[in-house]
Parts: sequence; C-alpha cells; structure tokens
Amino acid sequence: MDKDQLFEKLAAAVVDGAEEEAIALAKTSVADHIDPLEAIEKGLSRGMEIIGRRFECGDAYLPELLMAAAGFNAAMTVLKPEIEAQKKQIVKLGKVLIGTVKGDVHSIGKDIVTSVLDTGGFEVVDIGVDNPSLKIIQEAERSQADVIALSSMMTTTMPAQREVIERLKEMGLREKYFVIIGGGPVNQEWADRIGADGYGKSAIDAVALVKSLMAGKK
Ligand code: B12
Repeated sequence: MDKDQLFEKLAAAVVDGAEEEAIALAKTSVADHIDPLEAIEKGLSRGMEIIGRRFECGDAYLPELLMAAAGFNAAMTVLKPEIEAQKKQIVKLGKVLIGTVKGDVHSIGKDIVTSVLDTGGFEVVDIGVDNPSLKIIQEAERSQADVIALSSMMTTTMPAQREVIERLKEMGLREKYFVIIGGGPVNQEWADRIGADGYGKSAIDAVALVKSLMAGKK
C-alpha cells in the first residue's frame, strides 16, 4: 500500500469510527516510517473533515461524530508517542499556553495544534477545553507563558476569545502576552476585530505564526 492509499484508509477508518482499524493503520504508518504529522494531517484530520461535512448536510448524526472522534483518538494513541520520540532536544523557543474557550468542548483541533507546536520546538501547556477567561489568564500567569493560544470551534464561543483579550486589558496584562486564535469559524478578520496578535488556519500555520511573533520579541 502506498502512502496516499494509507492516508485514504486512515481517513475512512475515522469516518467509520473503526477504532481497531484506525489503530492497525496507524501502526502500519509507523512501521513504514511515515511522518506521524503527515498521517494526522492527511489521514485523520481529513476523515474528521469528511464526517464534519456529512454532519453539516444532515447525512450523519451526533453518535457517528462521536464514533469518528473515538477513531481519531484511537489512532492518536499510536502516533503521539512517535511524535514525542521525534522531538528534537533543542532549546525551547518559547512557552505557549493553549486551551479551548468557555462553552466549547471541541478538543481535536487544539490537540493537533499542541502536538505540532510541541514538535516545532515550543513548550506547550495544554489546559484542555471549556476554559473560562479568568482561568486561562491565571494559568498563563502561573506557567509564565509567552503566548496564549485560543481555540474556538463554534460561532457561539468566538466571543469568548474576545473576552480573554478584554480581560487581559482590564488586568493590565495585555502587553505581556501574544494572543493567537484559531478554530473552524475563526478568520483573520475576526482576529483583527478583537485585537488578537495573530490567526492560524491550521496547526502548521500556528507554528509559523508563533515563530514569527517570538522572533519579534527577542
Ligand atoms: C468532532 C465534532 C464534534 C465532537 C467533538 C469531539 C472532540 N473531542 O473534539 C462532538 C461530537 C463532541 C461535538 C459536539 C458538539 N458540536 Co461539534 N463538531 C465536530 C466537527 C464534526 C469536527 C471538528 C473537528 O474536530 N475538526 C477536525 C479538526 C482537525 O479541525 P479543527 O478543529 O478546525 O482544527 C484545525 C484548525 O481549525 C486549527 N485550529 C484549531 N484550533 C486552533 C487554535 C489556534 C490558536 C490556531 C492557530 C489554530 C487552531 O488547527 C487545527 C488543525 O489543523 C465539526 C464540523 C466541522 N466541519 O468542523 C462540528 C461543529 C464544530 N460542531 C458543532 C456543534 C453545533 C456541536 C454541538 C453544539 C452539537 C450538539 N447539538 O450537541 C456540540 C457542542 C458541545 C460544546 N459545548 O462544545 C457545529 C458548530 C456550529 C457553530 N455554531 O459554529 C459544527 C461546525 C458542526 C455544524 N456545522 O453544525 N462536535
């Protein structure tokens, strides 16, 4: 099986919520020395995109979404240790605190951004999902982060990204952090509107974005 066929099968396993199959294919990709990040981006994420579109059209329902997410996570249990093993022992380029905002429990995109930033040389503190603004700021203070990265997957939770920035201003902390945003409904226009320091469409974008922000700081 060539690389593209494997990615296609990985995507299909996610769509079908076939956990065992997803694990077996992830193991094959590791055995074939395929970059785990490529397998995530072109296989697993692609599968989530497909099921997501079906859900939007009414061709798939919530249980199928949950099964797909379980398939995604099953394959990640195989790929994540590979990403860890590849991590270069380089001087960390900066610390990023990442979380999904209040009211939003979508974790998959954030988890990918976390893995890719981590492999890209950043120290990442992942505070999970459904985080109130104040908690995000307290965690950033506690961990002495350079960057606060906010994920929102719903139009209804996008205002929570703005709230974090407003809170930072009120607390006199806005200048202390770079705030970057991302997630399905988010775009550059929204980032400009709420005064974020940057927007990334994908996990790969997030690395380039944080690198350029940190370069400006030093
Ligand atoms: C999987 C999924 C779920 C799963 C989540 C599982 C999990 N653990 O994450 C479950 C089933 C739990 C779920 C629940 C719900 N969901 Co849902 N879900 C999705 C779905 C299908 C895919 C999301 C996903 O994982 N995509 C794959 C990842 C890889 O992509 P991504 O998240 O976009 O992330 C990439 C980029 O955006 C970017 N990125 C992400 N974060 C960040 C952050 C930064 C800083 C940067 C730089 C970049 C970045 O990098 C990532 C990797 O490249 C989307 C539909 C879609 N097409 O997106 C709906 C969707 C997001 N869900 C939706 C809804 C409505 C819900 C529910 C309310 C459903 C319900 N009726 O109960 C609940 C919400 C619960 C809550 N309070 O949050 C809507 C939101 C609509 C809106 N208002 O905007 C969507 C768009 C579907 C739809 N069209 O109706 N969902």
